[in-house]
Amino acid sequence: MTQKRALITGVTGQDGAYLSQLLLSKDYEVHGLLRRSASADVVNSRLTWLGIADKVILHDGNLTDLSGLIRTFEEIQPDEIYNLAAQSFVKSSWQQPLLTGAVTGLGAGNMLEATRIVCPKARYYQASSSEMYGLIQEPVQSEKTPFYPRSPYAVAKLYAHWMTVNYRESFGLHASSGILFNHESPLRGIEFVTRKITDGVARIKLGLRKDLALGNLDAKRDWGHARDYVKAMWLMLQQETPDDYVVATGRTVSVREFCELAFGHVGLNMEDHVVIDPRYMRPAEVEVLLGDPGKARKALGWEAETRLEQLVAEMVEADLARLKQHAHL
Ligand code: NDP
Ligand code: GDR
Repeated sequence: MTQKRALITGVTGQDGAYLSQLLLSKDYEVHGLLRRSASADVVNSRLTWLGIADKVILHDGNLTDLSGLIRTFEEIQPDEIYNLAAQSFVKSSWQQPLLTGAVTGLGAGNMLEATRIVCPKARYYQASSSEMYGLIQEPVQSEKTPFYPRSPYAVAKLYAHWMTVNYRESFGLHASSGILFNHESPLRGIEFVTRKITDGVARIKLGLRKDLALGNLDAKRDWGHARDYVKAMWLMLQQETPDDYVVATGRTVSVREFCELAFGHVGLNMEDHVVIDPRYMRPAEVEVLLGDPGKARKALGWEAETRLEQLVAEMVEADLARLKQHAHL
């Protein structure tokens, strides 16, 4: 059997790193799109953390540059394409709504166009999001729940999602969309609330800091582990027919409860350290998300393997270790 070739956009992000690791373990040739940065030495720090930086073949490129994407697709001729790249921080999307639209929305359109033009037989994955449910229309969200986006990010993701569905229906592309609920890990970006909390807890425990400033503690999320969720992405592309799937744990907890678990892990009390700062509130909030992963379980045989308590412990321990290694940080 010939070795399969995968192209991952967003390869330097959290999911790109775990997906690269998974595909390498399945003997794929893994290619990644790398947007040019002045900090080239740290840009692949997640791949380095996982010990796979030298195994992923990186190509210069940007989601907003269609001609560059076409040339890269022609060079690689991928069997599977995973579009994970995005301006993915919801809060920033109010500051940079048009950039978010250009990358997270139209960028996905560019990816679908490049696929249609260069390699229409390739299998395509779009990283859709539970943020598309926003102001929820049903207490538990499934593939059938109507969307109601609450941020420029979510609006851009809806465009990308429907373009994926449309290219499947219009051109017969094997294009699937994973509606993934929040997933975290030690490789989560520091601006997202879970990692901000586990990093803050580690700093407070080590005496580097006293307080942790947060926004809305009442928001509830269905949090899973990124390592589990990238398996669902791969499984979607192994199906004979493309489709859309919700990927979630089926359990929702508040930011406050997440804090309690993280502080509790190191024997601290969150009430002594958490302060509320209005700067971290959003113009429009997604109050609660809770996914129904029933279809993914039945059709893909996928299930979340990591409990929230394990996830929190792994993240806090990783941040403690990181800080002990680099005490100046
Ligand atoms: P990250 O923010 O960690 O990674 C985003 C990636 O996109 C980075 O590699 C980034 O590159 C890259 N990128 C940003 N802009 C461009 C651009 N213009 N051209 C090329 N690459 C670009 O996200 P995650 O790994 O957490 O998420 C992966 C995808 O899944 C995203 O699309 C996200 O919106 C979506 N998603 C995530 C969920 C989650 O809970 N994590 C849940 C549902 C959906 P650089 O390193 O240079 O910044
Ligand atoms: P989210 O993740 O917006 O769900 O998007 P984030 O961790 O940023 O926020 C989760 C909830 O926590 C509340 N919150 C805070 N958030 C941050 N970042 N910082 C704070 O200090 C803070 N205090 C409270 C937020 O208001 C929010 O309700 C993530 C991203 O990965 C998206 O790309 C992805 O699509 C969705 O998850 C599913």
